Amino acid sequence: MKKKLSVIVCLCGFVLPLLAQFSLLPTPAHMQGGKGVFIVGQNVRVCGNGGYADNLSKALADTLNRLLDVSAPSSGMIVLEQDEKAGMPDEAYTLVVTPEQVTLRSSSESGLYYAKEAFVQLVRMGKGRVHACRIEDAPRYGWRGFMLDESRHFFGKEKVKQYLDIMASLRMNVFHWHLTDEPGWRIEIKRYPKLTTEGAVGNWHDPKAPAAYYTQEDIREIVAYAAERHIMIIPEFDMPGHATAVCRSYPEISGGGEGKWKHFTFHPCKEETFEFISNVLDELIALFPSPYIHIGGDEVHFGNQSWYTDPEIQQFIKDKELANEVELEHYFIRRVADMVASKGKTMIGWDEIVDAGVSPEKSLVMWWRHDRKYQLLKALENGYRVILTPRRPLYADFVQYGTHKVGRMWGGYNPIEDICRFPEPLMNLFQGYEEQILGLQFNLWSERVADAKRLDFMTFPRLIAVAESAWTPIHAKDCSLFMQKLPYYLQLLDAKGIYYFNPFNPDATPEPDSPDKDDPLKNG
Ligand code: TNX
Repeated sequence: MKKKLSVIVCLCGFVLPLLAQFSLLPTPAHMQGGKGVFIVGQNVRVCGNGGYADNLSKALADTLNRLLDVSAPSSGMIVLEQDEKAGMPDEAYTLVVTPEQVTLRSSSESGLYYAKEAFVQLVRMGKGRVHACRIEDAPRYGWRGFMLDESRHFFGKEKVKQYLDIMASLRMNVFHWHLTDEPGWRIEIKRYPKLTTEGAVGNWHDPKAPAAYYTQEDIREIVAYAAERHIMIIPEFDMPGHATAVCRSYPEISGGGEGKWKHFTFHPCKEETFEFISNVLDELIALFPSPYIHIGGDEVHFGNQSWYTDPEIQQFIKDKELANEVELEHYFIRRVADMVASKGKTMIGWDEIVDAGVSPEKSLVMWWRHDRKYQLLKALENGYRVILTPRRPLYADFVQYGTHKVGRMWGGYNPIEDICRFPEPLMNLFQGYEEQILGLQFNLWSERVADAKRLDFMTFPRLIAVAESAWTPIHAKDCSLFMQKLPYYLQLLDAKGIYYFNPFNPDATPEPDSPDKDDPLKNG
């Protein structure tokens, strides 16, 4: 099929070179073209074989009717079948299109949902005309994530929902929500109202920005919205560092500090600290049904200078026979891991937690320090399950084009091509540990992303390549073909009014204005 596609590419030039039919993203595991076209016209008939398939068929009919403004009649009907007995793996589906009928099949609800999303994408791209084909599809990785930092800047409910829609269309299934950090605490906790009356005030650029946060009602609404799209939401409550917004609201549990790092950590020894954390976790657990809670655990050494002088902390280190402040940090992490486990959840932490000696049964690790490959290896050798999210190429706050000024660089930057090629360059490193690699995730840190326009610009189109790397099995992955298909998906982003970076015409999509334009943050 690849040969046929290249011919089409050569014949038609660069922009929109392929038949819409073959531009489905992420690229399916297997796709074969057939003869003829199915036309989705007025009042197309869509039916399910009961239960979830019925619900989904109604949703699909609504989408198609909204999408299409055609007077032509439909050429056939669309059938959705959920068949548990077919024994297809979770999330797998088949989609068969003939001129007379479209059949979407899966054993799981998620698989049927992805069949629907794939079909809707084909209908949009073909403007109602879908070429006959047979798709058999299943993901490469079970963890296909995106992380949004709303502590440094807050983007709000509608933006989050729009991103969840796009993630679902790309068959991504984890939304990691970084809701707490230095500038702001972004989620209502009933027991600790100062977290929002005080902790939610300010953002990275303006410490006086009005309080911005999600109420518990908002959270329930967004969690349900995501669940309908088969996206799990994982909240992150960062500790013992990156806790400034909490500790300035409740200084009695602050680890102290001075200047820039004042209140950066929790007080690591006070019982009140652990009581506070436990109570907050209870409210988070009541709101988020995910089996995981992310507790951060990163970069504690940035702002724990006061641990070295505080007499209570120093006495605690002696009493517990800890070697030093780093061991105290590890004690803290182990204690929280036990707490999370006692509440029936699995903890996730950044790769620092590998050094803390937390049991690999109780935790998952996000490997982020691309310059420390040995930390990935250590995690794997110690039996941890790992999500790959290295700064290079999976941090969205890194620039994506050589002339871009605002954003991070670290011996290079993160162009879309590098994301598409990921994780192939690392595969030697985790050879023999493939089972422990759960998947990958794109992290949007928002220190230098002050508004929705820059958020879109940094996220897209790179998120599409993340989906390709996370979903498309290696035998079906071809990054130059991916780039040729990309213009079709960009049209869908146009329809949503997303201001993305256009890698085919960089001058047409200049970097949006930013408060950091005269102060670019380069390098780590
Ligand atoms: C490191 S990734 C951090 C974040 C910053 C990010 C900026 C991680 C676990 N910690 O707090 O926002 O770098 O790229």
